[in-house]
Amino acid sequence: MLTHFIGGEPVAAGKVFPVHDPVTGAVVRQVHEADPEVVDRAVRAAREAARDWAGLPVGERAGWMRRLAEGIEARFDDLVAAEIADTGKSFDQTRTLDIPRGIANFRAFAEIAAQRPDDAFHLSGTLSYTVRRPLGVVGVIVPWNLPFLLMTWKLAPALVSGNTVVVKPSEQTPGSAAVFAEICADTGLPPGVVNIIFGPGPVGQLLVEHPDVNGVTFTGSTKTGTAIMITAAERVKPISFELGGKNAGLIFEDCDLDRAVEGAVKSVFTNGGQVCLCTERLYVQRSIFEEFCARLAVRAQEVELQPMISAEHRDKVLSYYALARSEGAKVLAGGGVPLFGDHRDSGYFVEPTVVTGLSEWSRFNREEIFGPVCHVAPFDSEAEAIDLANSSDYGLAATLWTTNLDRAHRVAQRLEAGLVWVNTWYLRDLRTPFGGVKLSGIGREGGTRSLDFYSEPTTITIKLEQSDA
Ligand code: 6OD
Repeated sequence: MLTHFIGGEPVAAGKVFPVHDPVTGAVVRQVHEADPEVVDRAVRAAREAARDWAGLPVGERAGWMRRLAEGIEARFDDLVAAEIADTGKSFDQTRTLDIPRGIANFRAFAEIAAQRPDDAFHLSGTLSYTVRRPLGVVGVIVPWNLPFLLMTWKLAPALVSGNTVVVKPSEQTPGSAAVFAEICADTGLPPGVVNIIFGPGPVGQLLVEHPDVNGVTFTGSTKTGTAIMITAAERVKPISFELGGKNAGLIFEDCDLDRAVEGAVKSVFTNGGQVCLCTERLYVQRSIFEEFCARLAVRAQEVELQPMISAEHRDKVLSYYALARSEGAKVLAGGGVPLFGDHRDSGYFVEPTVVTGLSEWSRFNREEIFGPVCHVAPFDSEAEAIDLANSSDYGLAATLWTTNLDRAHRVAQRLEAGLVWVNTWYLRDLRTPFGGVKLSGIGREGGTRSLDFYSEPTTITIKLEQSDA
C-alpha cells in the first residue's frame, strides 16, 4: 500500500484506490488518496521547512541535489521496476532514458545553480544588483507518461532554488515517486522539503487552490492546464506549463532517407507515442513520398509495442483510428488492436498506425491523440512545408530532415515551435530553454530558465555618494 510522504514521514490517510498494470490490466498496487486535510497537512509541512531550506547557501542545496542523485543510483533497479509496473514501458527505455534522466536532472541543476552569478549594474553613482528569492512552496503536478523523468525535471531546479515542494504524481503512476520518497528519507533530506501526495486530478486542484502554495509547475494536457491557470489567476500565482502538442516532421527530398525513416519511427512511436514531443503529422516532399510511406508502414509493424496508460486512454486513441476512417483516410499500417494470444490481450495495447489522405483541417490532424499514430501528407515546396507545419493550434516541437545546411537553418527559424530538431529527435541539453508556443504552454524551463521560474529577483539600488577627498 502506497502512503503519502509528508514532513519526512509516511502518512496513511484517505481512501484507497487501485493502480492497474497497462500490460495486463491487473491491479499492481493500492494507493492512499489525499483528501483536503492531507493536502493541507502537506502544504503546512512544506511551509514549516521553507525558511531553513531557503536560508541554506546555494552550494549546500546543490550538495543535497548531488546526494539525491546518488540515492537514485543506489535504488536504480527499484525505480526501474516501479516505473515499468505502472506504465508498461520497455525495460530498455526505462533503464536508458527515464531513470538516468532523474540522476542527470539533479546533477545538472546542482551545477547550473551553484555557478550562476547574480546580476550587477553600475550607472554613474549608482549600483544596482539583484538577489533571487525562492517562490516559497511550489506545487508540482506530474503526468503519467514520463513520471520519474518529469518529476525530477521540476523538482531539481525548484529545490536547488530554495523552494520546498508538494508533489502530486499522476494517480496512474505513483510508484517511482513512492520510491523517491524513501530516497529522500534515507538521504536525510530535511523533513518537509519534499512532500508527496497521491490522488487524481481533484487533488491537484486542491493543491493549486491552497493559499499557501506560491507557484505551480505542470506538464500535461492543455485542458487541465487551462483549468489550473484559471484557478492560479485568482491569486496571481506564477505558473509554468508544458502542455499538448501536434508536432510536425518535415522530410525533404535531400534528406538521408534511411536516417529520416528511422528518425520518424522513433519520433512517432517512442513510449507508444505518449510523449508530448512525439510527431503526429509528417509532411514529405512529393518526389520521395511513396517510398517514404511504404518504408514507414513496414517499420510501423515492427516496432516494440507499448500499452496505452489506461483502458480509457486506449479507447480515446482507438476513437481517433475510427475518426480517421470516417474522415476518409487511407490506413497504411495498423488501425486496430493487436492480438497476442496471451495475458497481454487484457492489457491496453493498440496497433502502431500510419494513415494518409486527410486535409490539414481534418479533426484527426488538428487534435492531439497521444498514441502511436501519425498522418503522412505530401508537399511540393519549402514554403508549403513551413505553412503546413505551422497550420496547428499547437507549437511544442518540430523535426526536420535535410542534408542542406542553409535549408535546415532557414526552415528551423520559421517554424512556430518552442523546439526544433534537425536530423534528430528528443536530443536534450538540459541547459537549453524547453517549452512551447500557442496552446503548447506558457513559460520555459531548462537551465537558468528553470531557476528564473522557481525564484524571483529583488533589485537593490544604492546611491553612491561621491567622496570629496
Ligand atoms: O525531456 C524533458 O526535459 C521534458 N520536459 C520532456 C517532456 C515530455 C513531455 O511529454
